[in-house]
Amino acid sequence: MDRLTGPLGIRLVMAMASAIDDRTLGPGQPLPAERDFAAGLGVSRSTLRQSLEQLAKDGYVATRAGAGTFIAQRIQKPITRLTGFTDDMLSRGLKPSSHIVECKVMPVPPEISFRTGLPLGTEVMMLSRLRQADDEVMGYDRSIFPVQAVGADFDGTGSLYARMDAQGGRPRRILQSLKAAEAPADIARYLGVKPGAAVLAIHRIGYGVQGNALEDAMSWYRGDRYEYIAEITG
Ligand code: 16G
Repeated sequence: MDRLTGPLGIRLVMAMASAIDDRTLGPGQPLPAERDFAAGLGVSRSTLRQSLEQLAKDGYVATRAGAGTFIAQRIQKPITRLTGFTDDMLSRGLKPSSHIVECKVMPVPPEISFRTGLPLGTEVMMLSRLRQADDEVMGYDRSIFPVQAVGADFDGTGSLYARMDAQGGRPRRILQSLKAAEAPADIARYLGVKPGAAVLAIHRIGYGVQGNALEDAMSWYRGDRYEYIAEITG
């Protein structure tokens, strides 16, 4: 908010941010041309411009060269719901897609065996995917899971959790850590952000109903497009 001079600009930013959060203004929706928008809101063009700059910085709107300013795609995910990426996007009416960066089978790496309890020698698959919603890049997942949990013919396409459901069950309990991080250079390239841009770095270990480890995953989600929310009572 530091760049806005007066309370009017601040109120404008807050009103637009809450309209975007409650979906009154939907993702992908174009904003009116600056002159009309400012006139409609009864504010000066410079106040509007400063407000939009702030909203862009916070990831609420995005400007595409030559095409104007749009409401950006942002995901708010309840932190306590155990869902996968495909579930999250479909429940929001978005079309999930993935680009597979790497998919290989190998013996479980010792540190993963140590963390998850999977015995050394277990055959695991390492699947690295760029995750998209309506063709917009949201994040990058690098998951390691026993081949047995997905079947030997799994080629990494489609929903991993749906595949596990069909095979013997997806994770039902997860230990997860979530922290702010700077995008590592190799991940930044896929996410379409500058190296060092803000991302949410999430590590999860998922266990099946029997307490067996089913997934050890590292995800990097774009900080401007992903937000975890929770209801907290006291
Ligand atoms: C989410 C999970 C990831 C899991 C994937 C399954 C987080 C931080 N990561 O991206 O661990 O592998 O969902 O999604 O939630 P899928 O069923 O669409 O493949």
